[in-house]
Amino acid sequence: MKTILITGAAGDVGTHLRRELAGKYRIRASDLRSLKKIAQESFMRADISKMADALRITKGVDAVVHLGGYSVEGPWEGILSANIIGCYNVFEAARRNGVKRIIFPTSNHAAGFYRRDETIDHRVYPKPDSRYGVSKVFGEALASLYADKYGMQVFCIRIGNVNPAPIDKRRLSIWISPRDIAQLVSIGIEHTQVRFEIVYGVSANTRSWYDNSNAIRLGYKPKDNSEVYAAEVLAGERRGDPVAETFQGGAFCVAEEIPNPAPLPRRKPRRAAGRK
Ligand code: 15L
Repeated sequence: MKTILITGAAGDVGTHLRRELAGKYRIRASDLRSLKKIAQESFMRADISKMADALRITKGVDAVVHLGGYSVEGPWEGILSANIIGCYNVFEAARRNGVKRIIFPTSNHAAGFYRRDETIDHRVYPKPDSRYGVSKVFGEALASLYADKYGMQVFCIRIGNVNPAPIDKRRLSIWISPRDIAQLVSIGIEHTQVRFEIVYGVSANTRSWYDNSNAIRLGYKPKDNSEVYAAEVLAGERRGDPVAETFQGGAFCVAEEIPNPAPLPRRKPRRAAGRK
């Protein structure tokens, strides 16, 4: 049985995945926070913004499912430390420990500024809708680098929204059920042809904005479709911000005030070299 490390294992997606994959893999769960263990899994507390922690948790595993970090928009300092530095640490630690497989759950927000009347596939250039989306594009770029330069097998899943049921009109287009995301992660762990792949983490939704042919090519057979919830979801829907309604990323696309950072301390100008 393969041993897989799941970072960010205490979050919603991590919790669904650990339950769905229990018994199929030996799971090493890791997070900053403690979590309620599911039978037979092990737990390692870690702060992935520290390379020493990333090295410790990636030792001796067959694959890494890297969910750790901010999973929504957040202040730049937090995104920088968890999603940029933390993501780099996990890829680099995996490489140093000889781990060949990384499943990188990226996000629909890496391409959130495509319009809702467009259908996009895995080849579109990124159009992030937030600092969070930018951090996911960074992760996809890192995945591409580690695949091409170091021969890693990296499977990037641009996740829509993982939930037992879709919660609003936007999510009818991007929803993925827990069992479908578990199926995609298993493809990422097992498929022999994976080098660097991008797929969309969505169920077989009638209202999908994605051409997910790359996932289908790799054997994905989604079992669920959000349409069975559509009538109920739409009955409770209110009109939102027009920008949010236009773009796939929804509310993440609406410009917000960014507080000014504290001014940097003034430094004395240095004398130019060679001058008296
Ligand atoms: C995401 O990427 C987030 O991780 C999740 O919390 C939701 O915000 C989801 O996208 C979404 O777009 O619904």
